[in-house]
Amino acid sequence: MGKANVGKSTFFNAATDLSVQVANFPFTTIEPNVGIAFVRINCVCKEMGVMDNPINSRCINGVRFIPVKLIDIAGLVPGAHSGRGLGNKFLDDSRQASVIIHVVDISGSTDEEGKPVSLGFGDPLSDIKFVENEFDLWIHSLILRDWDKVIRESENLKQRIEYTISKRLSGLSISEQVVKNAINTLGLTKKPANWDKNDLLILCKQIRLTSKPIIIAANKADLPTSDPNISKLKRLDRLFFTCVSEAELLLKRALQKNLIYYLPGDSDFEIKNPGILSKSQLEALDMVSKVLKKFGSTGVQNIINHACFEILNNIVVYPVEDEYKFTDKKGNVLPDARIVSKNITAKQLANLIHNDLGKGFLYAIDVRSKQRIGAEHMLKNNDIIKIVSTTSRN
Ligand SMILES: Nc1nc2c(ncn2[C@@H]2O[C@H](COP(=O)(O)OP(=O)(O)OP(=O)(O)O)[C@@H](O)[C@H]2O)c(=O)[nH]1
Ligand SMILES: [Mg+2]
Repeated sequence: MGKANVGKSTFFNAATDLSVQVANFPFTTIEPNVGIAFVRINCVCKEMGVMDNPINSRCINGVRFIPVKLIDIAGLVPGAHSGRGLGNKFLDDSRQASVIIHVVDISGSTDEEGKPVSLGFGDPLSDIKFVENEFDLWIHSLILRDWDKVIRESENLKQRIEYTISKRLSGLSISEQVVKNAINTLGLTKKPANWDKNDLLILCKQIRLTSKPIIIAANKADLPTSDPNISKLKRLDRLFFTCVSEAELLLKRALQKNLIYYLPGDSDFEIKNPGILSKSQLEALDMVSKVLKKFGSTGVQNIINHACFEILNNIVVYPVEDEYKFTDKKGNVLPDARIVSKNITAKQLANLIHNDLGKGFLYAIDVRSKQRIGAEHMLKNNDIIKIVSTTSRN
């Protein structure tokens, strides 16, 4: 998500290998683009001393890339929640997101509407505020619709207020508990019928903070005016990563042309044969080198990993059917690396893999120790697990 022209599509293309239109003017993207990005982890194949052949992911020299869904949302302008710019259709597109990457033009090379301005004239810190405010105002508008009528009915039916609000926001997958916690955190003790618009707006902000966590991608960090803005951002005490999505995109293009060795997220790359590169290709890769030296990476991979593991609290587990060869039935070694929530139990994993496997769950085997584990046993990151079930798929 982000203002127009900040580099959302560049980030998206760099992270997904999928080519969507990129141009230096606002509203290049009108439809949301859904693509597959990858989280990067160290695969357990090295530790287990096996050559794997992944089915649901890719493994390159022991580095595993597991797919996650990424959506590129069209740019926001001030007033978007009330239909300005492209209206709030694109806010609707963010409903299904479990975490939001807020792409910011940290160089200040665009104004609020996303139009190019002299470098440094834009104000990324105020952009962050207005974009988040638009998001909150949009949630607010969903709650406010017919609010008086809704609240009367809710009182007549003696419904809990958190139920009434979470039902209004059901498309956003916001639970009753999240609403209840937000009300408690804010100490909103007044009768809901007496809440005014402002009470509701503050409540929306609180709900958004926990239900749609945001990571800031401080993009265009390569431009010279970015440094002072990054210093200002540090003082805001917000979660952010510096990011040069254009550099990651250049690396991906060079990779597609087989010109370099590079794994997304690496701190360096190697040109295979400098002699065959054109002057402009060498210059572009030189820019990328400078970025990697300065920031340690392009930032794109860090952001995707942080979203998946730190914010969403996930781990990776490897289900197998043969606990000695680490294979599935077809002999694929470590076929699946599955992203699951941190406190998943063995039985829940069985259910995720296949309903029947869960129904007939007998026990699981921790493949490293070969020990049996029970249904309620909580799995750890990198566990390799065999599920034994009466209804194992044969
Ligand atoms: N210097 C620099 N330029 C970048 C970077 N990322 C994107 N850009 C440039 O910023 C401009 C806008 O990029 P897009 O990816 O189209 O931006 P967007 O946010 O998708 O724009 P809309 O779809 O119009 O909202 C293009 O000229 C990109 O080349 C970066 O990391 N560094
Ligand atoms: Mg775009």
